[in-house]
Amino acid sequence: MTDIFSAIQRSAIRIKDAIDTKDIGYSQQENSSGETQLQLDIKCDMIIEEEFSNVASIHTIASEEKEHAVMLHENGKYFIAYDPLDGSSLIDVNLSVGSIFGIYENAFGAQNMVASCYVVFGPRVEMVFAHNKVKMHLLQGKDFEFVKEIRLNEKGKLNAPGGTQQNWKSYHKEMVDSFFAEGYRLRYSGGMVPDLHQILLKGGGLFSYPATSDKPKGKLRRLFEVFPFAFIFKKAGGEAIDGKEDLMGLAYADIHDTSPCFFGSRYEVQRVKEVYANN
Ligand code: AFP
Repeated sequence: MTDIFSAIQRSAIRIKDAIDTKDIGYSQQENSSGETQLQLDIKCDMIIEEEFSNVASIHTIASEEKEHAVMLHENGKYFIAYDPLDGSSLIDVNLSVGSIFGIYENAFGAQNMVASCYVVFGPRVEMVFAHNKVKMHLLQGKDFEFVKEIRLNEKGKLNAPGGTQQNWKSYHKEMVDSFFAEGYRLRYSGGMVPDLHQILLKGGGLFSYPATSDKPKGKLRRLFEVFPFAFIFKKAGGEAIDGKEDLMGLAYADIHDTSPCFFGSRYEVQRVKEVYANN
């Protein structure tokens, strides 16, 4: 596992340099979700594939920016699904973005996940790696230094409601408003990595990206985005559901499958369960 941890660190340092370039324009290519790729999306994808191709324990990789998975080492045992630069549409407005990694053993699938990791590219570069515990590291020069273990409280103060509100179900809107009525503060940047990082570091709250009339299966991808954060929130003492079911109990058919998702501390996720159970 340490060889994968090191490869992610090397990738993060190179991605940080790539982000600091002038060329943040769009390419002529689309990813398998029909999104026009930034030059930067393609560059970050190449950086990660290069670093992982030197790690013999990695059998197969799958990128959000690629249609199909790629086998790297036949004798490897780890399968890694990653989003090279999540929130890349925020780069041109200079908001924080991130990379997300799900590390699976012997095959892709929530039940095979053994570790997960994300890197936040913001005013500082921080990496959170979850294996047995959830640990945060800060980039200092060319090294990531351990900072602290992350644990969620029972209840938080932050509310990050994703999705286009006009396409929300009425009971979902009522639920989101019920937290604001309780004094929760709105914290939503449109970047899943900084939004969830804030809830983890501030001890709790709720991030939601529900099924909506325009995205009935949600927007966020199971293997690349949803399962990695579900693993981290649960290891940190929180919960992660699709409205009803534990996200880590979900299967996937296509590597680009999406799911509605709710990540948070226990108090908030319990309310989601109650509201969605009645609808
Ligand atoms: P991009 O990678 O296209 O910027 O999308 C970011 C993202 O995947 C995730 O980081 C956000 O939480 C979510 O989509 C934002 O979606 P909405 O713009 O529909 O709220």
